Parts: sequence; structure tokens; C-alpha cells
Amino acid sequence: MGLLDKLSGWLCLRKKEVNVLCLGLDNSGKTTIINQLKPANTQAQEIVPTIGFNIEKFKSSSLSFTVFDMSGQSRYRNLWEHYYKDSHAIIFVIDSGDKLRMVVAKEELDTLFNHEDIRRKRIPILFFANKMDLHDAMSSVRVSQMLCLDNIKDKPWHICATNAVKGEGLKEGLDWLQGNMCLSFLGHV
Ligand SMILES: Nc1nc2c(ncn2[C@@H]2O[C@H](COP(=O)(O)OP(=O)(O)O)[C@@H](O)[C@H]2O)c(=O)[nH]1
Ligand SMILES: [Mg+2]
Repeated sequence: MGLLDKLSGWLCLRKKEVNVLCLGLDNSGKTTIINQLKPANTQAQEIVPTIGFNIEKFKSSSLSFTVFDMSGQSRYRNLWEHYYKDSHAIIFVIDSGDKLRMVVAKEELDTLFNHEDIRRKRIPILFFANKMDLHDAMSSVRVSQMLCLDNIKDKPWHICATNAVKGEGLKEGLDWLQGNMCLSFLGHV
């Protein structure tokens, strides 16, 4: 069963459209992840690194993915922020091998959580500690410590170690996200 078929469980939400935001610094692996989620015959063979401000969109039945880089693009911030309002879930991707920019990732995460359209929402946040195959990658436990994820008290969150190139770990994360979105829409969390 493909990853997208797994996500079809989200139809239980009976929402017309479920909007998932895929965020993170540039080069963390967002485009690679999104390409793993697309049906096999539409997967891009080559991933062009996202340069400057670029929003990727991917839509399938009632699921809509919006992807953008958060790093160093503060002058574009007001362009992407309006996607926050209609989001039902967030996937935040981290390059686990990029120790130097972990602080920048944390800053972006804090800015996201402080935004008025996110602060009030109890939307599930899935963290992908990506590039786990790199020999100097930090463990997902270490990544969650660096990002102080234990401080998140008002939203369900989960972190998974992934290798986006091979597609490893993505399914576990999406299973969690699916379950939490159904629960939150049904008002159980
Ligand atoms: N080793 C390794 N490389 C990865 C992984 N995920 C993505 N990459 C590579 O990291 C680079 C940036 O990926 P991309 O998806 O363009 O990142 P984006 O800027 O967040 O969209 C590309 O060369 C990818 O092939 C991974 O899990 N392991
Ligand atoms: Mg990209």
C-alpha cells in the first residue's frame, strides 16, 4: 500500500480539504519527502534545491500539501504566513546532520509557535528528524532536546527519524499524524 493510501484515512475527517504544511529550513529534505508522498508515476526524478522564495503545492483528492523553506527569507514571511490560518497539520523537517543550523531551526519553530494563527490552534505537529543515514546525524532524541520539544504543552507532537531519500520512517510519522488529526477533528484531544 502506498503512503498516499495510508493518508486516505484522513477522509474520516469529513472535511472538504485537509491542508498540511510542510516546513523547515532549506536543504532539510522537504521536497524529497513530498516527492515520496506523490503517486509513483508523478515522482520527480531529480530534486532541484529550492532557491529563494518558492512554494510547492501538491494536491491529491482531499489532501493538500503546501511546502516552503523558512530559512533566511524573513522578507517573504508575510507571503507564507497566510497559509497558517487554514492549516490542519504541520510537518516540520530537520536536517539531523546540520548541527550548526539547529539554532536557526529552533528560532523558526519558536516564531511559528508564537504566530497568532498557530498559537491558538491545537493542530498536530509531526517532526521529521531527517538524514538519519548521515554518519554524524544527531539522534531524534538529541534533535528533540536541541529544539526543546518537551516545552510544547498545548499541541500534540511526535518526532520520527527519517531517511527521505529511501523513504524510511515516513510511514510511521504519517500514521501518527493521521490518528491525531482524526482525534482532534472529533474533539477527543
Ligand atoms: N543523505 C540524505 N540526504 C537527503 C535526505 N533527504 C534529503 N536529502 C538530500 O538533501 C538535499 C536537499 O533536499 P531537498 O528535498 O531539496 O530539501 P528542501 O530544501 O528542504 O526541499 C538533496 O540533495 C537531497 O537529496 C536524507 O534523508 N538523507
Ligand atoms: Mg525544496
